[in-house]
Amino acid sequence: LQRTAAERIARASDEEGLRAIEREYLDKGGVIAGLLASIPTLEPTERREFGQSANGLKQAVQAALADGRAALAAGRLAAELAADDFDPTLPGARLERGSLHPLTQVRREVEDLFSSMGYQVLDGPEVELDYYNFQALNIPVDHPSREEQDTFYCDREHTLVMRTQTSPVQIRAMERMTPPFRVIAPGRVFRNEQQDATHEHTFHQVEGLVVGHGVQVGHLTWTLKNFLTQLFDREVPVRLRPGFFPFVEPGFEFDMGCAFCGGKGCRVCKGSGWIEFCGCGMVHPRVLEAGFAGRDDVDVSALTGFAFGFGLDRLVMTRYGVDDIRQFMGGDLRFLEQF
Ligand code: FA5
Repeated sequence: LQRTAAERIARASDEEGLRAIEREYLDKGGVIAGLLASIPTLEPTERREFGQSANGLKQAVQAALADGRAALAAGRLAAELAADDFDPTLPGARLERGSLHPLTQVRREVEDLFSSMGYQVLDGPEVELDYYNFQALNIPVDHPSREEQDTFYCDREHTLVMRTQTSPVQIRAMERMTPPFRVIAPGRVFRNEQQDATHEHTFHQVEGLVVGHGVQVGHLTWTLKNFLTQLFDREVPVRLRPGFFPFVEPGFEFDMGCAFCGGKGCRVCKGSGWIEFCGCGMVHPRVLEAGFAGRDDVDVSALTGFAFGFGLDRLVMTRYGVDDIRQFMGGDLRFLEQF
């Protein structure tokens, strides 16, 4: 039986032929199954040897089929190689490669630059307690940024919000770290806002917080200027204007010289030569108190700090001259493939 099967397999000229032999020998109701089924009719002394040879036959047929298939494949390949129209010098099919989102690319650069200045990179929850997003940041209950048109609330009681800023990570950092420390916290934030070319409901901020002894405004401006100069790879002029944020005192708006016109005035900076870069200031004493509340190891009265928060999307727009923020989350590959 084994020899016949092997000879037939060797003669088979295609996969169809092999399949037919396979069915005949190996399928349910095939030759080998028949042999095995007949075992109970044999003398008990013969059964063992018979069973073993039937199984041996099965394995031999399976091995011969595998060899037959390998031989057919080798034959096909040889035929293809020998054919006139086969050109081994033709380039192969091109693999499409993905790329990192521009926001991801710049976020990583930002993380690297701040890491090189001794900052730790922190993360915080996107669904946040009202306490961290507002209360601990000295944002009173009647502050306009709490109103429903700005904040997405997650429950009726308004204890959970989609964070509207990365500033809550400031409090989370104070709760678990011991000054002096320097941290940044990049992440997604959400505001119930009308969308336009510069406003998204879901966008990205990078928070910065430094707490220690003798931290002053000069450290803040140097840090941001140094950061921007490295990011844009050229000297970036900066200026501070007074600004109000409940969690800093004094608070500032931080502007950078327009990267497109070099300060002469253009479409991007609307003729002013300056672009708003971020909100910042010296951490409000009430915020330090809330953040370090109950910490016997921290003397809050001896500490000062600065904080800043900038929009990553708008930074990427400035860097690459993107004129509509909605491109970032729009999912249009023709836009993304340019980066
Ligand atoms: C804040 O969110 C403060 N938490 C920043 C801060 C941190 C101040 C620490 C002081 C100390 P503001 O609402 O201005 O501030 O937002 C900060 C940045 O987020 C803006 O400069 C802007 O770049 C960006 N931003 C604000 N709203 C939007 C929006 N709808 N779409 C895109 N970017 C936005």
